[in-house]
Amino acid sequence: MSTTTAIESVHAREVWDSRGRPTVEVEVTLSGGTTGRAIAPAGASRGSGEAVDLRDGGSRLGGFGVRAAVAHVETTLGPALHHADAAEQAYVDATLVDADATPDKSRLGGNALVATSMAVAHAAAAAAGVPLWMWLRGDTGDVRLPMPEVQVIGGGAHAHRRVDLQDFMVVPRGAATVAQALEWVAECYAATGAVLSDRSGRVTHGVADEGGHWPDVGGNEAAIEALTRGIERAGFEPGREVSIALDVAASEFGGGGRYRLAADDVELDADAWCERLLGWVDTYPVSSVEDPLAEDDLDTFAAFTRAVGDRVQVVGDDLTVTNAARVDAAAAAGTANALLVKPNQVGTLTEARAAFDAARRAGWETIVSARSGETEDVTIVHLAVGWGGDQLKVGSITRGERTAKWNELLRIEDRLGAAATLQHPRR
Ligand code: 2PG
Ligand code: MG
Repeated sequence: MSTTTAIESVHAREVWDSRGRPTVEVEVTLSGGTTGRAIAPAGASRGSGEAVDLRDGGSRLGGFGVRAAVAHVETTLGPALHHADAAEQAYVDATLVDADATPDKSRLGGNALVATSMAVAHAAAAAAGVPLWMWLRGDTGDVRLPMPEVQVIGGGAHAHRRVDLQDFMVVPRGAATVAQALEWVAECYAATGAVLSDRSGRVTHGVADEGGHWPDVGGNEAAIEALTRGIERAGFEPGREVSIALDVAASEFGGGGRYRLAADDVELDADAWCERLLGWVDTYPVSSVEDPLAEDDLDTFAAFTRAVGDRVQVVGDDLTVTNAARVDAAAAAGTANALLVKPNQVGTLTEARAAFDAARRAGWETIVSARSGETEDVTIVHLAVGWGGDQLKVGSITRGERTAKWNELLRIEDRLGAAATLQHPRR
């Protein structure tokens, strides 16, 4: 071990996220004096197989306090890591997993673990004197930058279920650079806002949890249609230059073979819901659909992928929860063809990387993703670039916790110049 990368101290505190809730921040100091800091994100729509986001309960802050998780970092994880080599992420993460010793990180908290795991990575990169993405990547040569997948309208659990589908995103697939991609997205965001205003008669709209327009529309299909018109109004050819990515987050309104679409005032069985969704995919320029079916509806999920998987990216999120074993199982069954990668779903960077690698082995696309509850922390961008993820999903092009991430991606591209290439989606 280098004498400068031994973990000297691990300190945690409660800080705030974008929804006004507390979350865990961890600061790691190494023997050489460098520090690394990271903040745990939190999701509103969670898969049942996710690592536990440990909350205090009780009356303080609606039960969302994280004092216990903070204390676990200070009294258990910190001492377990004392003098470990921060440059050995796999060893560090195995130590965290052993210290928790539950399959779902429920003893010490997935939030405590993920913030610690990420903070150690930051400290190691700082000790090496390189940006985190470069540290994670290791070698040199051309860098693949992830294609942005950006929310324009937010629904589902992120907009008080104003519509049932959760994310209505754009993929600026025709853009040549991140800078151009985000410029196109901003044009689409503004134009879609204008379309929504024309339709509702209201000049301004609410902002959903991840910064997208509040869906001021009559139903789920109307939101997809408004986004399509927004893309056109911004001057782009829908499908070719800018396509649509949907996160249905179907476990939020479906399960047990029934799908209850409150915004459309209809309840459908799995086949009827699948047909309706396939119809939308055919009618609109949709190139990606995340969690089209509920996580307990594996057969219909696979049927959906069989029907459109050759031309549409079908993404597992709640389905796969960044778990390598689940990715292997889903790949064997043909349930999806792409993976959403969220480190806090599993608890440590090493485990998240294992899920990422499982997706790669299966020939799946990878989409590295933030959560609905976020902060100024930009670790996720460095993971996407360092691991060579195909796409990056961090919400909309508004709100500081979102723009912090897009702007970090812009900085990385600017710094790399011609050494960076923007990845273009296969489907
Ligand atoms: C998702 C994420 C991000 P949440 O479902 O993909 O949009 O939402 O963090 O609420 O799970
Ligand atoms: Mg999702």
